[in-house]
Amino acid sequence: MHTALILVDLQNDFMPGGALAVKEGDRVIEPANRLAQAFTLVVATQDWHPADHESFAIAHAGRQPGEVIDLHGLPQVLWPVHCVQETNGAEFHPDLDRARITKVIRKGMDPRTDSYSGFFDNGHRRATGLADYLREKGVTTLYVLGLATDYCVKWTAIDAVRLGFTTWLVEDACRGVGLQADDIPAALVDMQRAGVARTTVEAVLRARK
Ligand code: VGL
Ligand code: ZN
Repeated sequence: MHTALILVDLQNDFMPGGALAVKEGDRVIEPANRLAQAFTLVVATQDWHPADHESFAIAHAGRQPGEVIDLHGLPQVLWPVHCVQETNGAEFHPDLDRARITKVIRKGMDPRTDSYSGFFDNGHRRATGLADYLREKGVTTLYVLGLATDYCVKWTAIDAVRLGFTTWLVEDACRGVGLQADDIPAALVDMQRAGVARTTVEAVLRARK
């Protein structure tokens, strides 16, 4: 059984003070680093948008962040400008142990389509290369953590199950956006229904000693 750790979007713009701040987002960095020590394959996804990305509210006259529009046939939550390519906001948190990362998967580069999942864009039209990378390495089991529980973590974990990976959510090493009060618990239910198993940082570390 080959396993990999997937670190979802541990980038400055999702940290407190960032453009799309996730509450307590920085609290997952230390557990991510501890877990990364226990895996030989560590993949980090990176939200990597062009400045004119159409998920940004400013690309739509009169629209505000948090509103939902139809974007080329898909429902799209509009976001503040975040994770623009080559900006500090798109960089990984400075305390993240970059040396442990074996592969970086960038997503969200097509200005017309958002990409919450680390595997596909939201229209499931284009693959990012993550599944090919994992299969090439013989990986069958994934541990997923990061930001945000109700968007990129959720869709990465659900796509992983659909692709046939045994998928564990490291629940206490995730934080969510929570635009609506129950978005985070609802995301956990959605993942569970899709077949994502749940675990904790300590349980994973204990099992992999
Ligand atoms: C994310 C909203 C927009 C995420 C990325 O990483 O969960 N959320 N872009
Ligand atoms: Zn984004």
